[in-house]
Amino acid sequence: MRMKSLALLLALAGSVRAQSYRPAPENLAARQWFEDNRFGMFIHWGVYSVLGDGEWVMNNRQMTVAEYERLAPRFDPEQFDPAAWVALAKSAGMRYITFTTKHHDGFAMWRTSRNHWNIVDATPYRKDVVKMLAEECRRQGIKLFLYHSQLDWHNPDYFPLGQTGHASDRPPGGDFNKYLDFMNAQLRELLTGYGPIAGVWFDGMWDKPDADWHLEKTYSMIHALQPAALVGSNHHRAPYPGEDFQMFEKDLPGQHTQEFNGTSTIGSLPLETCDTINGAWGYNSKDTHFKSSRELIQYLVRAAGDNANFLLNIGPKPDGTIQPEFVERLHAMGAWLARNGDTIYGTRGGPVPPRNWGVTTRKAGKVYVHVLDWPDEVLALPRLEGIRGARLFPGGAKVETAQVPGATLVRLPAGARDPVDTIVELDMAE
Ligand code: JFZ
Repeated sequence: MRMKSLALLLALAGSVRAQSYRPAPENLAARQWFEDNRFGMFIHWGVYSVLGDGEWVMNNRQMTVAEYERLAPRFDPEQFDPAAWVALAKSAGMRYITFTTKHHDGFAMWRTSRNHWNIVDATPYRKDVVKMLAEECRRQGIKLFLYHSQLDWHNPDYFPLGQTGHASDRPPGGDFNKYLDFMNAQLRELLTGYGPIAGVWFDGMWDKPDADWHLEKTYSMIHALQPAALVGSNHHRAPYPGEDFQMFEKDLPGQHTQEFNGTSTIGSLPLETCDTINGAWGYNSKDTHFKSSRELIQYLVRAAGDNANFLLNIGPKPDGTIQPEFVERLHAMGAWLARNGDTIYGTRGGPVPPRNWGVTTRKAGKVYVHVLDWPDEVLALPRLEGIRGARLFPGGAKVETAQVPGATLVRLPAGARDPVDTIVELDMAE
């Protein structure tokens, strides 16, 4: 009886603790920084890059662990230049990098002491890529988030298997709690040996959504080691206690063009949406279906209008270089942001909810109307009160507005039309 009530009490205490996550002041400041900066670079890079067929190649080609391990001796990215990668991100106007420290194949891109399945011990390259990148990010003043897969196709204790990784030919059996200890130990290495980490971007919980992941333990360890680190997870569900931002994959928040976003709803945390430049996350040599610079800029603007960050992916080649199609688009985005960044950075979603023609963003005393798909010379907005002035951004040519019952009309000057984004800056009474 006494034992029972003790167990009950402990369980209760556990759940109360989980419910009562209070982000530290540094964490709240980091959330604000995150929302103010809006644009990040996602990087998918690992031994899978060798085959040029995406990061799911082990699963898709039904490779066993033994077969897949043979890729590591071929991964020798001699041309990896972290300074050039970080400079590329900065030239695109990106303010942070989210790097795959471990993807579903379990391969660690840093010197881990937990196994030999890592870049230092298993490849001829032998250098700690996470360390090189972290140092360069610090040098160039860009924040580093760590992508980390909870799903692991390589570790024998990731058992029972979930929805994927069935051809890996591992011995059946294994202790899932032992796997979680391994994962937490690896995360501890990452959060103690690589300087300030802006956040951890978890992925793969969707593989076994109803297993007991002991999230509270992992999340509170991260927050104890680095209180400002933002925790987020790509589980496609409403945020769990201990998470600091909410992410969407290949969809603007709340949209459901992807099957796996079927039930996602928007919570109250900072938002981020991620997407690819072609269709692939990890390097895919055959995928030449590149989005245009215009599409990518418009996606960034739509995300900002939805009050969300945009995390745009590149999949570098196995030799460490980045294909010119990616570089070209990133440079175009950077050039656009150099002119128009004031209407994106430091803003929040604006007073007019996203429309087919475009979106609005806002900051102190300003509303920016982003016309992406120009409907007509006259744009009818739901009525906005307190407009003190209106002009084109940039340039400042005067824009006429008129208040009519139930609407604010904005007349876009003939000749002002910008095929990417025609921006009208409104001065607002505060
Ligand atoms: C995940 C990864 O699987 C993918 O490799 C990439 O890293 C991306 C950013 O995140 O993508 C998913 C996650 C879940 C599903 C599909 C793709 N799902 O639930 O079908």
